[in-house]
Amino acid sequence: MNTVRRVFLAYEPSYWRGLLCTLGSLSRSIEDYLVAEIMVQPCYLASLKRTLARIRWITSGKIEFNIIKITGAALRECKAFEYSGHFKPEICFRTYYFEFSNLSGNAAYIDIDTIVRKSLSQISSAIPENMPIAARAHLACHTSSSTDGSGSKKYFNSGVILFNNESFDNEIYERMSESRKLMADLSGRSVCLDQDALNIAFEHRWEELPVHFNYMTDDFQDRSASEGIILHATGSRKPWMLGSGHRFTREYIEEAEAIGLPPWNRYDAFWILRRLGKRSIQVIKKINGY
Ligand SMILES: [Mn+2]
Repeated sequence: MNTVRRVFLAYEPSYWRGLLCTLGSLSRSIEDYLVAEIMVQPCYLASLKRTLARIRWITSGKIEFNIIKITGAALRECKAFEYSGHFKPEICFRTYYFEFSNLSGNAAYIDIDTIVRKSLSQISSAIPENMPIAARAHLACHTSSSTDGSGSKKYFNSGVILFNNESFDNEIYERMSESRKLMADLSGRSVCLDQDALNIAFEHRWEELPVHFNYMTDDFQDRSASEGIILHATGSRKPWMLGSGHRFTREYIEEAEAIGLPPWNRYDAFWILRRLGKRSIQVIKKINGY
């Protein structure tokens, strides 16, 4: 099985620290050559470029950034869905990746609230051989199990997905397009919209990824997070939010330091205000019957 040379991610400006930590940590353990394909809305392109320019990429020459601008039509589709909690249209971008990229060979999708502590070639050892994707089995989030029809069926977390695109390219393309249709049906009923849709579209067609390849916030609370290979800060509170008391804060600070993010840039001090603002808008909308 060939080593994965491509990872794809979706950029959202409020997660800029997360993107730097995900890509920074990946680039620190780079062995060979890596193409990071970043999907972005055209209006956030300048913000993405500013973010990438914030740190010095010590392994430049080994990592290539390929920015994929989401088309207007795709963006309109993503924006038409109803999102709950902290979710934004960017979570759907990955379902378009196989339309927009000229991918040949295998790829990995990684959320930008992760820290990757092993090289990509070590991670590619988990590329599934007989299934199109590998993902970490996890409990269906909140109400998803009742809304997505999966009931007690096996469910995966979609924060880290490895794609065997070499053997299953047509199937992946088809199932991704199926997941976009499903999102339209699930919109307004499902909490983890894209994740629910991916779970239905890839039902019985995924292999289990070992826990440490997607080590989530609530995993083995009594053990050290150092056993995680990819740490995934699940939930709406992220380690870079000041005072969030996140379980991975220490690992985040270590990573921020290692990639050279200055101390005054490491924390988001205004997340509570933004969240309160968003919540009051939701309440006002509700009162006014929107
Ligand atoms: Mn995530």
